[in-house]
Amino acid sequence: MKKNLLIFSPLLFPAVAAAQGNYNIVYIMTDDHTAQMMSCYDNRFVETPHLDRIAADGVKFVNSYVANSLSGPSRACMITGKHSHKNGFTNNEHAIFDGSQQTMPKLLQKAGYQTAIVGKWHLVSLPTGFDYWNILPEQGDYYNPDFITMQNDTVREKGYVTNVITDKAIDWLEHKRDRSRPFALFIHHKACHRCWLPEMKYLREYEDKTFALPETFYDNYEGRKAAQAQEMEIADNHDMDLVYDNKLYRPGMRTRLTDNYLRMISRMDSADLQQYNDVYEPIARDFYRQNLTGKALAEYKYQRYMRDYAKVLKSLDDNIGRTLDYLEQQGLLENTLVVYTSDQGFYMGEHGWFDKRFMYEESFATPLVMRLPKGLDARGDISELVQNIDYAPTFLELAGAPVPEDIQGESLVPLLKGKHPKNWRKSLYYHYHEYPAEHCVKRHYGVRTADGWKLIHFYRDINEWELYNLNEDPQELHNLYGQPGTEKVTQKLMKELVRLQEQYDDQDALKLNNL
Ligand code: SGN
Ligand code: CA
Repeated sequence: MKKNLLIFSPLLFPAVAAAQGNYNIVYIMTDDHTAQMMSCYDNRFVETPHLDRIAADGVKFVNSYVANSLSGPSRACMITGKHSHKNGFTNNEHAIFDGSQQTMPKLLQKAGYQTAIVGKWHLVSLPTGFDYWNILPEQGDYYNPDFITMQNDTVREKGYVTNVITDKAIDWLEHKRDRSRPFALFIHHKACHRCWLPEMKYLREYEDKTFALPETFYDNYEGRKAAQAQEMEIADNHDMDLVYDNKLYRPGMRTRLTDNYLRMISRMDSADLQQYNDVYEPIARDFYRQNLTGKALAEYKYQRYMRDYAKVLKSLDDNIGRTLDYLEQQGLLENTLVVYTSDQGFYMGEHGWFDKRFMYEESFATPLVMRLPKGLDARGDISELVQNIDYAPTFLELAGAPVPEDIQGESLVPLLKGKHPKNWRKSLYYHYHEYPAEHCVKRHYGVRTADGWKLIHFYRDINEWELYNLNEDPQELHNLYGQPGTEKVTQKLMKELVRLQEQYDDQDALKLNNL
């Protein structure tokens, strides 16, 4: 009898427990990992068995997008549930996250959750709303990475970054959390960010593999002025550096980014560096002997890029497996929502590019799979339009916490329960703000509809509109804006764009529509 009384004591089980069943949340986010490089989305290039396991035991969102395709901004959208112009972190170059604002981790804490984050943070100010944090400074390093502790010390850890972050996450679960309370753990990997430095055991992985060239590799950007102005071409040695990006270094050689490269690899222990050089020096020697130019050079650089990116991904996939295994062994999976996503998508040679930023599909989209706990019965693909501002309200609803009115995302919980609400959003809003900046992608905003249309406005030192029919032109090669016969659809999309700008209160953008 006494026992029962205890169980129902509101002190021990605050409101949190009642509504959604006290779920834990493990949110895993990588950097620049795109759906083309995840086999449950696309099996042309690599196998990612552990990532695929998450989808196989749960759901895969096939229309998942970000609000602003860049690291810091994406993280700020995720943590606040608001578009960039509302959370204030519009770009990586000048923004500092205002940690005094309302955030989802803070609201989870209020609802009785413990919150922890390990890995890449990238919001400049130190984390708030976390009971525990241990973060990489800025972009972090692949080898023997530094971490900032809660005491604001910088501590160098031994090992490869993806392993170290996973070790820290598991250590928090095992030794540091309060087991009497539900938790939300954010594991933010550095992988697979530029410049794609592999773990020792995978140095030679994929070296014999030839990756198929994307159909749009030789895009000439006709009819797309912003695409003509970017600096993210694989073929261009200014954009994709032969040393830093492609690891084709010869002693004494100087490229734009050689110093950055040498700084990064010099973090390795000397035995590792020896092993590293044993792999990459002969590759470089062979490359310079060939004296490649034109298409042959571009395609060589593409293969190097794909191989190194895939190697980094291999360690990531291993560590996802390790994380899932730990949760399973501890009996936590039953009651834990496991989310896997990236801060945005990425170009793997489509349009001849690497990097992201554009509202074109490859970088606007982001992988999103979830392993679902008991009580959430959806399985398989979910095709509703979702965006990274939706994670905050989703986690809050699962925690049984109220979702504040000013959160702009929509809770995905109905979708996770297998429902398909008729009134689900039919369009998404996007706004990219970082220009002038690296890679020279012009500022732009736009709308994408569930029925496959996209309208984009590039502005600042350009004033260009683009219109795509994704059903007929999924690769977005044909800008239909201004073409006869598109007046009606343009008008409709324009109206929808304004509606979204008003809904999300993007006043600056509203003024730019009539430039
Ligand atoms: C760095 C990279 C860029 C990349 C940005 C943003 N250059 O500046 O290629 O676009 O990060 O990436 S590097 O020479 O430093 O590698 S983000 O994922 O953090 O937004
Ligand atoms: Ca990123």
